Amino acid sequence: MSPSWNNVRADFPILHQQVNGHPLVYLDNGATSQKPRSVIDALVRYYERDNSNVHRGLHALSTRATDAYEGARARIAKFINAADPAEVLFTRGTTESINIVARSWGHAHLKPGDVVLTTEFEHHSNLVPWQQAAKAAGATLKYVPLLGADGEGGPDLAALDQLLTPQVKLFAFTHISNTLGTINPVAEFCRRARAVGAVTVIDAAQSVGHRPLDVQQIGCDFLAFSGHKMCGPTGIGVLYGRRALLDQLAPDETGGGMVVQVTYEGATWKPAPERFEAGTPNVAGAIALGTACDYLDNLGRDKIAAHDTALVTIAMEKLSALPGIRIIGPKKGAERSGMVSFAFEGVHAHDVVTFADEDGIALRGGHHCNQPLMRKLGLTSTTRASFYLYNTPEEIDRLVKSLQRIQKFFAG
Ligand code: C6P
Repeated sequence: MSPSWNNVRADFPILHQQVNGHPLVYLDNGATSQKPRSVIDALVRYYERDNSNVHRGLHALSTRATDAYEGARARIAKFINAADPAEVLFTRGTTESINIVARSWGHAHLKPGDVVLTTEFEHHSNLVPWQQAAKAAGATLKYVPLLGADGEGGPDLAALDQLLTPQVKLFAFTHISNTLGTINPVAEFCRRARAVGAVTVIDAAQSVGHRPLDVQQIGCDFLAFSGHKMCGPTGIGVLYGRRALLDQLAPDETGGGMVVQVTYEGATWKPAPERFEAGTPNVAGAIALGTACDYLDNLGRDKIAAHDTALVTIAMEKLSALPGIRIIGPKKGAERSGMVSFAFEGVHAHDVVTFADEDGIALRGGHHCNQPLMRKLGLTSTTRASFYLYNTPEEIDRLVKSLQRIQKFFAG
């Protein structure tokens, strides 16, 4: 049975407020999601009861904090079906996770003549680190083209086959585009990459909190995500890495907590995950991220995905009926994630967002950290409405009404 989505709203205290005299409609979930009471309570409970450093103390609070921190790691491993909790590294978020692979793996494995492959529709966080890594190694960065004038055709799979030569050492791609809503066939990408011996890195920032995700079934080597986009706190994220690869990898950051022995001459490293978690970690964030996993799985990520699809299908239908709107990304709601980006003829995205805010609606306008993609589509910016489990069809009606008001204003 599907959860009662209106009851779900009661779990999110922040939603029950007025903005500019209107009940808040929060449609900026691609940027960050709101937090349920259980996640907020987990943070408060930790600081009120258990706060201590982990892996260092022998007293009761430190033991409790360590158990909860490692418990969260095991919970998150289960959330993505990692074979071993040691494959789950805590980071600050997707950006840091990808940078760790680009620096550690890139430094150890890339050499002149190698190719790093990515796509034309990556977030800057899954693009700039690879530009840097390729540059440092004298390797080349290549892109799988995006098809369609509005990017509606998704990745060019025929071109992918041609690009995937034995020179490709690593293929990094997003699971879900944060601008187009495109859902990439990630298991298929991994299968094809594996056939030429390339390591795979998946940016799961927009997917892991919205649909079931199984790293073993996908067959990826690395996968990165952020807690704050999946009902968890900011400042905590995950890098999943296959154990065999992590064991061969040197740490990117060094310091306390990740060493076995230190002399004046040098140091030796602990195995993963500690090897990659130098210094005091975000203990409260990790624990509350575990609580966010519980919250999402209690609702069912398959049901959340269906709810996203239902909302985006309604939104696509209603927005398409408005004059002067150019929707980018897949044409059908069923083929995209729960977000819709559009350009409004004659109105800058920042004006759309400002006007919508007057109506109590939170949207995002800009290049969405996808500058090369915007340029490819002949745009400088779009407006994006991104949905999550607490959004309703009535909120889409509020959005449409607001867009009609904006259109009327700018038509003069
Ligand atoms: N996208 C958006 O509004 P961090 O900032 O590290 O938590 O996540 C970076 C990131 C990486 N990949 C994808 C696909 C993303 O969507 C994001 C964050 C936000 O779309 C902020 S730009």
